[in-house]
Amino acid sequence: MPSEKLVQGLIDQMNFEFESANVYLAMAAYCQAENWDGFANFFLVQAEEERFHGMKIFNYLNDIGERAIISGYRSPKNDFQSILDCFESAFQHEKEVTKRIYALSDLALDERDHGTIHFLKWYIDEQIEEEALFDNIIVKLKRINNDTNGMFLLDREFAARTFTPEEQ
Ligand code: OFO
Repeated sequence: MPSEKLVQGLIDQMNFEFESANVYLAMAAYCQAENWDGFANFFLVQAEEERFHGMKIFNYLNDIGERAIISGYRSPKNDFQSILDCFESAFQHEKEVTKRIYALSDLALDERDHGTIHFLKWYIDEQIEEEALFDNIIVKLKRINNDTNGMFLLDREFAARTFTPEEQ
């Protein structure tokens, strides 16, 4: 059985995942306001992913006989200078998520809670993918350097992004 501290850590991470959904919704709203519908779609899908990440912990807590306590969320950043600024902020946010997942995994390792160690492995893999994704987009955006054609192509590419929970 996980300790109270580990259960609280899982609850905090669940709430941070839900908070992350709002972080990406705010970015989607900025992109929409700037008429970049494809970039907006990218962040709307990202918000759905974060909610899914939160729900996985919500369900895990229930599976181990604990209760998911939902808390209030801080207001996300709503002001951005550019699309690049959104992605750089997103990348920083994902690094923070990774730091938290690692700390939680360390705690589960200390407690030799193999169920939770196994459960968190999914998040560790996910974070490697997410950090790589944002890093890659930032490199592309810097290469494009606000060139209108390049921006339109990327916007069109991201308009096709969909949320597929079975692949998450
Ligand atoms: Fe984008 O991070 Fe959740 O876990």
